Amino acid sequence: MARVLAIDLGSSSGRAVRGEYQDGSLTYQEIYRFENVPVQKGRYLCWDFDLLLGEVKHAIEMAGDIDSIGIDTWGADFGILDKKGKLLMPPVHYRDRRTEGMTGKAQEKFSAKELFQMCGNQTYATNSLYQILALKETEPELWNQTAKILHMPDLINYFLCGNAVCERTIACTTQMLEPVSRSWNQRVLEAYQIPETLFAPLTDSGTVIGEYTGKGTKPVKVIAVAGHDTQSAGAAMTEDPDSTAFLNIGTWSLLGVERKQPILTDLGFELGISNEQGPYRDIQCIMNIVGTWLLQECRREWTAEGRMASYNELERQAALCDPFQCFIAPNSPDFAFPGHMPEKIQAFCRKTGQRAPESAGEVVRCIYESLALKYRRELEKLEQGMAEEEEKRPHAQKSAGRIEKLQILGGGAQSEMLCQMTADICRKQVIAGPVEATALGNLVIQLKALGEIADEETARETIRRAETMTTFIPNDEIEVRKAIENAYQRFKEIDN
Ligand code: LFR
Repeated sequence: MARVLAIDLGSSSGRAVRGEYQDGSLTYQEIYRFENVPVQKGRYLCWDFDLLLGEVKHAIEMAGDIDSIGIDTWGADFGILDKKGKLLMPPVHYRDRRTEGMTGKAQEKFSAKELFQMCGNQTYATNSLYQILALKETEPELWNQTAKILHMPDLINYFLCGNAVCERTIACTTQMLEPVSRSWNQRVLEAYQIPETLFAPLTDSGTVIGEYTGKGTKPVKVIAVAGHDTQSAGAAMTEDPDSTAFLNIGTWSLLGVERKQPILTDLGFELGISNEQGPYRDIQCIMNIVGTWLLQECRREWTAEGRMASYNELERQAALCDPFQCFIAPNSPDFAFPGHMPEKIQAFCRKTGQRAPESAGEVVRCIYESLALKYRRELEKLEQGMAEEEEKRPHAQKSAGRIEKLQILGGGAQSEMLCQMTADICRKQVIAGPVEATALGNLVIQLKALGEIADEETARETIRRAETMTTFIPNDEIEVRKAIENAYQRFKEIDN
């Protein structure tokens, strides 16, 4: 029997999930959950790193007899170390405002399109490139002392086992890695004067990198899993990736397809497609959409006002409200930073000439419908980008137009309301689950690294057997379809 521990650091909590694998069957259980709340340290919004490292070690102790551990986190954030391997400052959170204005500065050297052609990513101010440029500008002394830049999963791994690596799925969230050669883009590093030596050796996901010995525990293998949470979740997809797009809904919604090659065309750039390193040396073409962040922030506000409501209760209220009254553009910069989310949503509706939602139910309905409409819009773009790219290449993998289903992974799979709306609005069958996709993907990548699972297909099969998925069929009633098409046209006007 193999026993493995996945630690997934998400936007409000960290979770430790322990898996046991025997005779082809995987069982798993969440054994510990701890807070992961950013803290203001001096000028910056930071990771509470010492506390988190302590929590990770505590989780390992709680897990008891385990063979290995793997860490995944959201993308782009990193810590900087001096030459003795000491953290120079707490790792800064990507929602800190230090990156404001940095994409503009970066574009004095390369346009967003050139960066896309070289590295495959869309320009998001959160990408490590802009965080590094901000760091150089605001903390030149610390920058001069920086000997290593380690992304969050790599940083935790380093403090557990003493070995520093730069795992590729997280490395590509820098916007400095080439998607095909999978190595650093030298022109980008040179232009922004970021020495390659600051990064640890590039390493594929699923590599055993060292051992951790805790208090009273036997040595535990430290495995670089797909450090980027989105890619660990991708490893938990159970449907056929050739005909199914994944939609991983957590704080962010990542809509994408697994492919053999990136989409680097002009159209791909204009459509907003990002090419990321997948968990199994594949490329994931992704549309980055806001997720439950909007709802989380509303709920935080309502709770502070003493109007505490569970997600279930909020959805119940939303279900009682009239459909398609008003929409927001989920990815609008208006919603990027924390605070006052219900007011921001109302203000957005007013400024776009719509009636503003009043009650909590109306706000929630507005968020869900806008998300589902956005999923459709981005799915159409993804299909368009794939079709065009394949047309251009004579021997291309032909997958365009074959997205028959959507698999909703992550916490979003728990919301029947969102899953059904997505099925209806996108006109695709939705397969919902696993809810614990990120942790499950993390676990199977470890099992593969340990030699317990032979390959990717066996990993999928293992998860298929461990999970029950729910299917949502699109509502095809003519009146429903009409209302949706009408809403979609109105949505496209405000979502630009
Ligand atoms: C999801 C995620 C996304 C990334 C965003 C910020 O948790 O990792 O993939 O774009 O967080 O890093």
